Amino acid sequence: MDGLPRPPAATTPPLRDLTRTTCPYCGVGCGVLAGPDGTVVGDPDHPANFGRLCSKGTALGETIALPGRPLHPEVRGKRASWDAALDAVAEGFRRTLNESGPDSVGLYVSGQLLTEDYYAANKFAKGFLGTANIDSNSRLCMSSAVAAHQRAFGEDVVPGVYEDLETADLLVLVGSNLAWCHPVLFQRVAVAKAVRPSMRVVVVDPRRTATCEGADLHLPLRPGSDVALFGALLAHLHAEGRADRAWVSEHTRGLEAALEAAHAIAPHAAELTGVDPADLATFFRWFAATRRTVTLWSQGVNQSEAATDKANAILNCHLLTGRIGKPGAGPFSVTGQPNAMGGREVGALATMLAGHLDWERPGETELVRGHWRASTIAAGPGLKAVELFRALSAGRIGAFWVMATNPAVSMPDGSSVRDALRRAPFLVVSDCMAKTDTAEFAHVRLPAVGWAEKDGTVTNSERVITRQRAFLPPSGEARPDWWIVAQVAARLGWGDAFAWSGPAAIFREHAALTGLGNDGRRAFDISGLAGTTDAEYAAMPPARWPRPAKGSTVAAERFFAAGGFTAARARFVPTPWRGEGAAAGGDGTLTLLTGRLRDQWHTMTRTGGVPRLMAHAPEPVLAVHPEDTRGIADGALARIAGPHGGAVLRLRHDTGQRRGTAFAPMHWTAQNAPTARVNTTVPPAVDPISGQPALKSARVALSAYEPEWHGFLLARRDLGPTLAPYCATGLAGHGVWRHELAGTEEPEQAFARLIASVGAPGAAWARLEDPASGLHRGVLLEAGRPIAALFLGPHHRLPPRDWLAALITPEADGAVPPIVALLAGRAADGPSPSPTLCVCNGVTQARIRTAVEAGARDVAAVGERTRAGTGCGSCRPEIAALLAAAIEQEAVPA
Ligand SMILES: Nc1nc2c(c(=O)[nH]1)N[C@H]1C(S)=C(S)[C@@H](COP(=O)(O)OP(=O)(O)OC[C@H]3O[C@@H](n4cnc5c(=O)[nH]c(N)nc54)[C@H](O)[C@@H]3O)O[C@H]1N2
Ligand SMILES: Nc1nc2c(c(=O)[nH]1)N[C@H]1C(S)=C(S)[C@@H](COP(=O)(O)OP(=O)(O)OC[C@H]3O[C@@H](n4cnc5c(=O)[nH]c(N)nc54)[C@H](O)[C@@H]3O)O[C@H]1N2
Ligand code: SF4
Ligand SMILES: [Mo]
Repeated sequence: MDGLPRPPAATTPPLRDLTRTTCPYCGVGCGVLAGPDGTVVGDPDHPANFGRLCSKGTALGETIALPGRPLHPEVRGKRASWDAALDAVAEGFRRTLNESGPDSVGLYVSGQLLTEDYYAANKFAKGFLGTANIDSNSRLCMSSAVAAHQRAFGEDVVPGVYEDLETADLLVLVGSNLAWCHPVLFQRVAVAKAVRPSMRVVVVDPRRTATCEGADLHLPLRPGSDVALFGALLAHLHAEGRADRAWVSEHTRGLEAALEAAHAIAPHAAELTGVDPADLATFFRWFAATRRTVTLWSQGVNQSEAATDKANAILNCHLLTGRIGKPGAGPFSVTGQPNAMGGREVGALATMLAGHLDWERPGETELVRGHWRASTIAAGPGLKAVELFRALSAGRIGAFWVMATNPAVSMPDGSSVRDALRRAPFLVVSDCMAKTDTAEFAHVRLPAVGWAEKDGTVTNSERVITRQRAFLPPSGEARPDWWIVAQVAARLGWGDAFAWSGPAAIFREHAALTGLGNDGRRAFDISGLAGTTDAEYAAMPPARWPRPAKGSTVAAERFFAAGGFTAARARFVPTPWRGEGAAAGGDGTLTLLTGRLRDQWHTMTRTGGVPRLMAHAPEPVLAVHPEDTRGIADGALARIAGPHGGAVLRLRHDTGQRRGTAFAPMHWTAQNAPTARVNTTVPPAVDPISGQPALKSARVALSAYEPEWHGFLLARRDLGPTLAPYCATGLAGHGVWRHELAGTEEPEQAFARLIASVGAPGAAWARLEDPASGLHRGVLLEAGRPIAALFLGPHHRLPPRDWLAALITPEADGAVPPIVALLAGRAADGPSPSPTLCVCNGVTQARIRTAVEAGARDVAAVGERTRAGTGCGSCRPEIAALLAAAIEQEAVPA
């Protein structure tokens, strides 16, 4: 037994009664077997996960009956019939089109739409509204990778497959926290490395993340300096004679110019990247010596001002060595959202046409127009996300439709984006959750079907198209996104072109488009699936593209090993050093590296409703190196301020954070922690080529946030995020909400006010108050059981919340501790509460430490003693980190 997590055993109901579908979160695209009772297990036959699921996937069953689903359309805040709502949308767009022309309307869509929805929206905008002002949140996510692929290959193609990550001898992870963001892929890598320890993993990330656990080398480079790292690597590879000369001369162009830029960088690599020269040399040596090398990258590359150059600098190294599209060797841009890849296929970015066809190539625009049976078509690229919101803000967009994304939270320059949404003349929002920061501003709200109710396809990072299948009826009057688009199109007079009988019909139309004028010229070709019947679509197994209609029956598994680039020859792009992030820290500011947490999905509309997913990180936290904390204590509140706005979060001292940087999660919203929306501090700077925002390089000033009082309130309902100037709310268990608070009024006043906000008839507060020291505590008792607790004090150090929360949940049925214990916030004798690390089995950090003290020496042994890490396995890197820290502690003589 290698102690590695196993796919869950088949449980009731039998697997055959479950529906085969796909996880709606990350771009790994795990196959899922799901049932209407909330059963969710990994699909043992799916090529992405072979039965595994991560913490978020495992908890999917708990999201299908979440409260807060929109059950009917709304027009100007009032319930409306579908007819009335669709009429209103059509009228809003028609009026604007008539008054101001096609470029005065816009759509902002999402990689969380199914391919069919995405196709419908893109066709509607570009072909019928006649505008390319349709951009996707993928602009914030993948557009730099798209641009880099297009520059290098002539087409946006990820050449490799997941298996390459397992068979590589060297895996370089650049700006990717794979352990938390693509956990099942990370587990596949961990298993491969356990089986074949000679395999090496290098992590390139300014901070030490969970992904670094088990890695052979971590390069904590200066944020933004990846261009220097890979430029210097290119020069090194060339100098060491690692160029695949024959391949390069036959299949590429532009090497000389790229080398010239690389040579200018090389002597300064250590200084520019801030990486220890010995580590740099080790990395270069390993890379040079290892034929089977995969370089995987994600947002640390894509979301920066030199993003496209960073990605091309990586691609250059693979082109030089001919390590591309071969088993265990290639560049690998991993996608974020479940259907980021599908969006690229249907061209739902303002800068793309559908089906990898291109405005730039003669005749292709006309091919698309003809296929769509459209009388018009956008003649060229439209506004990219940041430009689109600027146009909205400037009043140049009169009708705007947001689908399956929450830009009020996720766009940079958050305050301006909110203002633009608030002032939009006509705003339509389609979402599967009712209350989002963006929906708040909508004139028309349209209820979309959610994961369990959706039917269509998604494409994952390795080009595998998988069906998402409905296994529940729509909630309330919710409708599929493609249907909503088609209905509006029909009302605008374009019904014929949108008269699909269902997603299978859309899929056929989309698949056929990819074969138009193709003849092997474009890699993306699934015209072989254009004849898929409804029955075949219903049963469609996962299929990797390409799937051409003609020619070879065996579709290529990987691309470009033998050349065959879409642009005939691949291009080396010179990536000179432009001084990214050079001044960071010089002015006393910190570089804010925003990103993700293990158990939350973006703006938390679904994962935030699952108590066990909230347990891992219940409050918005800012991680800062202890020497950069300006004397602010660990656990105190801190303010960060950028030129465009500020935020308040709880400070955590973290030695894994690179000096001069801070990390904050992107997840919190006005619904749950209004002051912790980090995008208020992030300026709208973009990569000049892709237009992707630089979401990881805001400069922020750190200062203490010093309220009059700190406190928390636990209650059986969500009392909202505005109880105090600092307020962060979230589930602390089933039926119990936690509100972390801090305020500026007198503590007595705050205590009285907050007590009044909770009140329950027939319940009474037991109190402990010492105004002299600013201490105010109360526990609300009903029939002898605590149903709420309010603790206020002058200091941020307050009793842990979990013990009280476990007593307050409506599910609690054990003995109630004495009131003195309740008011002390802890059992007199019990163990002191500790944060949950393994959410599958509810194992706390303290229990894991106890197991280590009792002799557990590796993750498997911890698992045997505590069950930690034996569920989905997503917490295993953190267990490894705890183990290492505990063992190190033991080694220190007392
Ligand atoms: N749990 C969870 N998983 C997710 C998501 C989620 O919301 N939650 N979202 C999905 C989506 S849409 C996406 S796009 C992916 C994102 O997946 P990732 O890109 O892996 O995640 P991030 O946390 O955004 O950023 C990755 C890392 O980039 C590092 N970084 C910052 N600046 C630099 C730099 O200049 N150079 C380098 N080399 N690194 C840098 C950060 O420190 C961070 O650790 O995750 C997907 N998976
Ligand atoms: N500072 C900072 N900002 C970032 C990032 C970062 O790293 N740092 N990352 C960026 C990246 S990579 C991304 S991908 C974005 C993500 O940012 P968003 O896309 O804004 O975040 P989500 O919370 O995923 O929003 C999806 C919305 O769609 C709804 N939804 C889900 N499924 C459906 C459906 O089928 N139909 C409809 N109509 N609605 C649905 C959900 O309820 C939710 O409200 O954030 C970006 N913003
Ligand atoms: S790794 Fe997790 S979030 Fe990503 S698809 Fe698989 S189960 Fe879903
Ligand atoms: Mo993303």
